Amino acid sequence: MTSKLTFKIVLIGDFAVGKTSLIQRYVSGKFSEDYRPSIGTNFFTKKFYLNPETIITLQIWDIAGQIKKWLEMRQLYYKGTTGAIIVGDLERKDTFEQIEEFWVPDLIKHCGEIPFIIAANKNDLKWQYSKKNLKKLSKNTNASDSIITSAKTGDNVEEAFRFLSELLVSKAKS
Ligand code: G3D
Ligand code: MG
Repeated sequence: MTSKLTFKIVLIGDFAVGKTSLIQRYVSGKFSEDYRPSIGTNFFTKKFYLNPETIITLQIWDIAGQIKKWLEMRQLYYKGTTGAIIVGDLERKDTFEQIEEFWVPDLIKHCGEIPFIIAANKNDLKWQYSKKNLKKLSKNTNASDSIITSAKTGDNVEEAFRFLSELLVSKAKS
C-alpha cells in the first residue's frame, strides 16, 4: 500500500547564505544569478516518491530579509514546522557560528526537538570553514547530519531534501 505524507519544512540561516537559491534549485532545477531579496515569507510545494511505497509532499518555506530582528515574523514562519535545513555559507565562517549561537536555539525554542540538518552551501566557492569544524558543529548542535551543497552547481541539493524527508518519515512512523 502506498502511504502519503506531508511535511512542512523551513530553511533558516543568516542573510544571503543561499536559502532561496537552494529552494529554487530543488523546486525548479534552476539557479538564478538574477537575485532579488523578496519580502516576507513564501512557500513552495514539491511532491515526489521517496521510495515505491511512499509519496512525500514537502511544503518548503522561505523567509526573506533580516528576520533575526523580527520575532513575530519568525513565530508565524515556524508554526507547524516538522523539520528544518539550517544553512551556512562556506565563504563566511560567521554564518556557521550563528547556527550554533542563534539558529539552533531559535528553532528549538519555537518547534521543540525536531529533526534538522545543516547545509554548508556554496561548495563551488573558496572555503573559509573546514570539514572538521562542520562535523564538530553538527555534533555540538545535535544535528541529524551535515551536508555540503551548491545551489549553483546543484551539488547535493536534492540529497539534502531527500535526507531530511527520510528522517521525517522515520519519525512519523515511530
Ligand atoms: P538567502 O535566501 O539565504 O538570503 P540567496 O540567499 O539564495 O538569495 O543567495 C544569496 C547570494 O548567494 C546570491 O548572489 C546567490 O546567487 C548566491 N548563491 C547562493 N547559493 C550559491 C552557491 O551555491 N554558489 C554560489 N557561487 N553562489 C550562491 P547575489 O550575487 O545575487 O547576491
Ligand atoms: Mg532568500
